[in-house]
Amino acid sequence: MRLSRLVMTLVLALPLVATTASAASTSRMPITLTSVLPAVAEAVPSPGDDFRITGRTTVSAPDSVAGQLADALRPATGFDLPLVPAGGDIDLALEPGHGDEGYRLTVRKSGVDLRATAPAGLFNGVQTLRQLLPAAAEAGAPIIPGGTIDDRPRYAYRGTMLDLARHFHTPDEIRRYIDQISRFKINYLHLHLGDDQGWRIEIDAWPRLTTVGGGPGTGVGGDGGGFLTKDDYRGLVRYAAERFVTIVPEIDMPGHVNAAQVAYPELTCDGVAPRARTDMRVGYSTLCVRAEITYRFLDDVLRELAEMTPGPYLHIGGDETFATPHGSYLAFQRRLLPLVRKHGKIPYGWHEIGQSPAAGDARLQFWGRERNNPSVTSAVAAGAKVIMSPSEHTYLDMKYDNFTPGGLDWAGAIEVSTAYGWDPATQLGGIPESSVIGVEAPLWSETLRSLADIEFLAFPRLVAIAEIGWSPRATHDWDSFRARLGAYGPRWVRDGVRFHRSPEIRWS
Ligand code: NGO
Repeated sequence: MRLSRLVMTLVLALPLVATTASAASTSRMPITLTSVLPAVAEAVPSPGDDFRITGRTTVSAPDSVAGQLADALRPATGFDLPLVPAGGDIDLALEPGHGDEGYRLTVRKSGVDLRATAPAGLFNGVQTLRQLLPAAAEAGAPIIPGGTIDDRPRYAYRGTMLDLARHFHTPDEIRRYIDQISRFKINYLHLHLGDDQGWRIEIDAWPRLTTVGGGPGTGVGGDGGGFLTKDDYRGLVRYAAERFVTIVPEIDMPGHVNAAQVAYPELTCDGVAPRARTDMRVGYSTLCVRAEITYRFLDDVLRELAEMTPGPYLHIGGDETFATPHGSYLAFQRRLLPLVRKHGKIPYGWHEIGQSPAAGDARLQFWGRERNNPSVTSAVAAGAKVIMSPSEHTYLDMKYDNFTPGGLDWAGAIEVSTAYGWDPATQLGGIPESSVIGVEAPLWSETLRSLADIEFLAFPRLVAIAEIGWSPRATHDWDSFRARLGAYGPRWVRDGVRFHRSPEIRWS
């Protein structure tokens, strides 16, 4: 099933090659096996072995997908690209030896072989293959450069985050973002679903969370509002999974909960509803740590979230709890962390949860700017793993420079070179390299409204984070990266992605 959609993705990509007017021919850089973003682990070019797609090119893929593949091949293109049961000119197949997400792509004059151990690997190989084809083809036959690519990720977790709480983003916008991030082998999408301003995910046991907490005017500045129904959420989980992206839902607590308390005043210690807030301040709200109803609420929310989330993680926030005394914070985590595990999920939180002795094997999302964090060090020593989101490199909501419309600046301006210029393995001292399981680029939405706003801040910086997370350290090279990025520009133009034309990059 997943494989079939993957093959459709590939095939849908091919007709573009045959039909769209030329842009690639004017691009400055010829496409080679090392043009790909994120950089591939190993490439051995074989000049003279280029494969030319023609009207006679056939495609094959595992049996289970043959039907869908044939259907997908029939759009009106210049090329038929007929499906054959096996041994097509472009041949996708599963075989052992390439790891969970890796693949081998072999391009010869006589054909193209894509091999992977798992469907996720074939999907990743297809993303590479897409970039080896011209952005838009000449009328003639497009060429795939000859040679072999052996590719696999440096880190298993390569994520980005959307903040639906400060400004709601619709399922259509989120799907469109998933389409774009999966081109760069990003495989986790974290959704920040509750904060002081709004609550954005339907919970059956506590309906006012969304009818009140997700109502009109609950975005920053009194904008918008809205929420995901359970069907919306499940649809997004499916859509993401078809692109090998895992959704990570976050409910931030014990702070960042004003919207939930407006909906349910019993979640405060004095039982009095706070006023609704749509300003951008943080750190003033807290759940009532000593009240039993708090834990009934959390149990319901986590149970319903876990039921509709096939991925391994539930993100429980835990940041900026300035209204929760330290002892209460620890008491709260002692109850909360086991609840996540009870519902079959791995607890994941902002790195502050590492202060809790109950963190165990939790995942800590490090968002700080310090180079050493004692509570992260001790949590890691006790078994926690780290996802790196150092704010001065990965926060996609920071401005590029003083002239950037929108965005924040508290962690400094982040141009593309700053997003690219760090190493997850050494950014934070006091923890072994093996404790870092990946990277994530959060995009907070205080100043964002539209998909255009999202795209402008995410691209191109997210691609820098994707390369930091996917490609081996030895391939990281700013000059190479900026050249490849510049050559990617026409693809975003073709796809209607409103990216930032960073002055650091020479765009094709
Ligand atoms: C911080 C804060 C968020 C803000 C964001 C804005 C974390 C983990 N908590 O990051 O509430 O929205 O900065 O950049």
